[in-house]
Amino acid sequence: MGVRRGALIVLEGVDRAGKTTQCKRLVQALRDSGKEAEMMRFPDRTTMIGQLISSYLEKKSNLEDHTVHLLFSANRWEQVPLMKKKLEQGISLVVDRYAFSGVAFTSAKPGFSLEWCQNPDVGLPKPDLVMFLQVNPAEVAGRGGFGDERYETSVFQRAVQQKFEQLIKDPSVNWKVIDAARSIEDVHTEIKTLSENAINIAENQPIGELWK
Ligand code: Z5A
Repeated sequence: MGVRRGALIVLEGVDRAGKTTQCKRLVQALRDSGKEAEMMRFPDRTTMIGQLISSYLEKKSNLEDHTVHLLFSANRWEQVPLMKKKLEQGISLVVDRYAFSGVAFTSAKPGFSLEWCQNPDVGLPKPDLVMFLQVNPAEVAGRGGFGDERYETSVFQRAVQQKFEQLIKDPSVNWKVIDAARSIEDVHTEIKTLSENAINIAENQPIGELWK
C-alpha cells in the first residue's frame, strides 16, 4: 500500500488573531502524537518574490495594487511543487495564511472584485481544512498595538474582516470558524481535534484544486 498523503491545513484571520501561535502549537502537537507535520507561511519572505512583497509591506517600496496582488499569488504558486511533494510523502502542512488572505486584503481596496482577486489562485492545492480565527478588534487590543507595516490599521482590518466573512460563505471550502478570543490552550485544543479529523479524512483522498 502506498504512502497516505498528508493534509493541507490553513489558519486564517485578521491581525493578531493568533495564527502564528496556533500554527506552531499545532505542528508540535501533531509531531508529539507521531504524525509528520511542517509549518509554512505566506507570504514566504525568503524567496525573490517574497523579498519584493516584504519590502512593500515594510513600506520601503511601493507597488501598484494589481501587481502586488499577483506577486502574493506567485509567491504561493512557486511553493506548489514543494507542497505537493511533501503532501504526497505523507507530511501534513500547517499553513499560516493562504489564498484567502490574498483575496480578503486586495478586495478590501477600492475597485477590486472578489472574483478578480480569486482568479490567480484558482487551481492551487485545495486545503482540506481552513480554520478562521475569529476575534473582534476590542478583544485583541490587549495583545499589543498594530505594527508599522502596511495594512496594520483598524479601518483597513475591519474591511478585511468583512471580506473574510464573505469568503467563509463559500461551501466549496471546508471552513471552520474558531472563537479565538479564548485562552491559547482552549483554542489549541479545538484546532488540534479538527486537524486530526481532517488528516484522517484527507489520507484517502486526492489533493483537490482550489476554487475549481
Ligand atoms: N497579505 C496579503 O495582503 N496578501 C496575501 O496574499 C497574504 C498576506 C498571504 C503579512 O503579515 C501581511 O500580508 C498581512 C496580510 C498580508 N497584513 N496584515 N495585517 P504576516 O503574516 O507576516 O503577519 P501577520 O499575519 O500580520 O501576523 P499577525 O496577524 O499580526 O499575528 P498572528 O499570527 O495572527 O498572531 P500571533 O503572532 O500568533 O499573536 C499575536 C500576539 O497575541 C502574540 O503576542 C501572542 O502571544 C498573543 N496571543 C495569541 N493568541 C492569544 C490568545 N488566545 N490570548 C491572548 N494572547 C494571544
